[in-house]
Parts: sequence; structure tokens; C-alpha cells
Amino acid sequence: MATLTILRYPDPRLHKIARPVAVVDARIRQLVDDMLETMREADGVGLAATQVDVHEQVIVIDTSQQRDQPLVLINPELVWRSDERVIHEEGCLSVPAIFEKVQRHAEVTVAALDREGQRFERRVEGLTAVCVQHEMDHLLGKVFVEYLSPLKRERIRIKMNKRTREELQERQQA
Ligand code: GNR
Ligand code: NI
Repeated sequence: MATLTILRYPDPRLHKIARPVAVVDARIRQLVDDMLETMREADGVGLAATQVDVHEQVIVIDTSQQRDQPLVLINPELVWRSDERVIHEEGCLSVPAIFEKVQRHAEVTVAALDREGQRFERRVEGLTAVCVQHEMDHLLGKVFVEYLSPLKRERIRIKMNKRTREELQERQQA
């Protein structure tokens, strides 16, 4: 297993559209395992392949307390969305230390392929439902900050660029 590098907003590669996985083979299973390791190491509850610069429809999620119930979604589709909406404070491993409220469907049913290539459907609610929608947006090239006002988004962009500059300087001094 290996940990992968997570792209950081505003990287243009975060806006690429992921293509469907043609065959769930050893390469995809390796990607899933590396994404799970990367997500766990980064203390995230989800990760989309887009975030590790792989533009194929692969998502890993784990919202369990013990972080031992991974949900793998390959070629996911929402087959049902509740009319009820929830507003949740969201964060993103590609936009570190930024948390903002986003409105989502409260419950969704997702159809996808699992790590073995088997199709399944799962109805989810709460943080898992928020996460499924957040990750599926990544596969469409969309980052949660795009739901915010242009002003807020611009402030986040400036903050991110500033932080990247500071980190580069720190690395050069070391
Ligand atoms: O770790 C994450 N936490 C989170 C919290 C609220 C709503 C969505 C998320 S997903 C995020 C990991 C991530 O960036 N996935 O793309
Ligand atoms: Ni994210």
C-alpha cells in the first residue's frame, strides 16, 4: 500500500471530470486500497480519486466511529434523493482548515460497484449522505467551495495560495 498526494484547491486538476471505470481489476483494487490508506492517514471521512489526480469514478468513505467500515463506490449513481435537505458544515482534504455550511439532500440511495465489481444499492443518511454527495461532486470536478458566494470563494483562494507560499518558504529554509 502507499499513500497518495492530495491535490489542493485551487488546482485546476480538481475540475477534471472522472470517466467511468471499465473493469474493476487489480489496478482499481490497488487504487482503492491506496485511497483508503490516504484517507485514514489524513483523518478524512471520504476521498474521491480526483483528489489524488486519478480521473476515474472511484470513491472511498468511512464515517464509522472505529473507522473500520469502508464504503467503496465505483461508478456511483444516485438513484433516489430525499426532498428533505440538511445544512451541514463541510470540510475537504483538498481545502484544509476551511469549514463552511452547504445544503444537501438529507438521504440518498446510491447504486455503485464494490471492490469486487459487484453492483449494489445503499440508502444512506446523516454524515454518510453528505459525504456521498460531496465525493460525487469531486468526480464531476466540483469542490464544495463552489456552492459559496464568490466573495467567500475568493477569500478562500487567497488563503490557500498564501498558505502554499508559506509552506514553500518553510521548506526552503529547512
Ligand atoms: O474528511 C472530510 N470531512 C467532511 C466533513 C463534512 C462534509 C464532507 C466531508 S468530506 C472530507 C474529506 C474529503 O475532502 N472528501 O472529498
Ligand atoms: Ni473533498
